[in-house]
Amino acid sequence: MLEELQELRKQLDAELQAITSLRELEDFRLRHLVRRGTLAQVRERFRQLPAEQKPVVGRELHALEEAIRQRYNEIRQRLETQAEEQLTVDLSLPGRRFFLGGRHPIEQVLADIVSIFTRMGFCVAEGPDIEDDEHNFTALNFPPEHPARDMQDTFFVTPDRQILLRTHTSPVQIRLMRTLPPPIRAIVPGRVYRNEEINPRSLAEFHQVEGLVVDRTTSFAELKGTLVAFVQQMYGPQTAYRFRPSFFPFTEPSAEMDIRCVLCRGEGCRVCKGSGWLEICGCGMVHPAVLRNGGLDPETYLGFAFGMGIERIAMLRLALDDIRLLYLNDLRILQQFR
Ligand code: 2NM
Repeated sequence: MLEELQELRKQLDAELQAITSLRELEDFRLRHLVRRGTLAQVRERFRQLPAEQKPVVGRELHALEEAIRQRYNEIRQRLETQAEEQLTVDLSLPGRRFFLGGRHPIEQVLADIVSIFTRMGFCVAEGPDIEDDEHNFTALNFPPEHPARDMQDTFFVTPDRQILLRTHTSPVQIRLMRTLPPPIRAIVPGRVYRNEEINPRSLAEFHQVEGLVVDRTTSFAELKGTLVAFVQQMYGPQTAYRFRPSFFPFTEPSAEMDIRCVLCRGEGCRVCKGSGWLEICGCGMVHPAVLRNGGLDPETYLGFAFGMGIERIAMLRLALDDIRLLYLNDLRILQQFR
């Protein structure tokens, strides 16, 4: 048995010598060092030796076990240290790029609009997306047979058409007039809904900012001055503009404000359809009937209001020719903002 132990020691030494990884080392442990492993089996046979052989063989066996376990532990420590070193940072590698999120163009444009108007003394008001006919149409002087009430334009929530998704943010202005004593100076941003075909120029769900001023003395001149100040801050102090007469049920007189095309500077292009002008804002003096519906005496108070589409402004900034590009969530488009 002594010879056998010497053979075994040579064999295990050779195996340990060849080990280069923690995996191989673990294989070694599972073969030789566990219960029922090689060393345990040798020990079992040692137990069955005649008593007179045990002292000599026992000394040898003990020495073998000690030596193997010690080498095993040394190799294990060396390999573990190596593995740790391999895990540490390699400073010669190129840095990993960190992508920072950003605000959506619609939010950025809205933040600019809010900033310009709050510095002119306006506050910001919001209201519900789901409205009733009274706030969205009747109080705003839409006649019962007005085309905007048609199935084609409005998403109705109830079959009796009394509850609906607001088609503009103007119902919030009615709420303001009914709750706040004048003077009122507010802008109302928000999502609006229209049952329209989705195409490069229009969506069924989009964003508006409307504005309302009600005071004892206000005028169309003040309306123009307010919007000109807005346009000059939004598009630059040299921006050319014009007002054209228009029609809205809730304002009289009504107008449309155009600015010189920001893309072709008036030469005529695809975006301004060759006219050199861009419609950016509808406006007018609040109709006396609307003031009355808002609980205000039109003999005492005057008001002006305006409204604009946020998507349209974002499109002009990015020179996009298709409104749907804003809602693709395509970083190649969104990252061009700012
Ligand atoms: C527009 C254009 C013109 C408007 C009118 C009112 C209210 F409630 F005072 F009557 N709110 N918003 C208005 C007027 C909106 O959007 C193109």
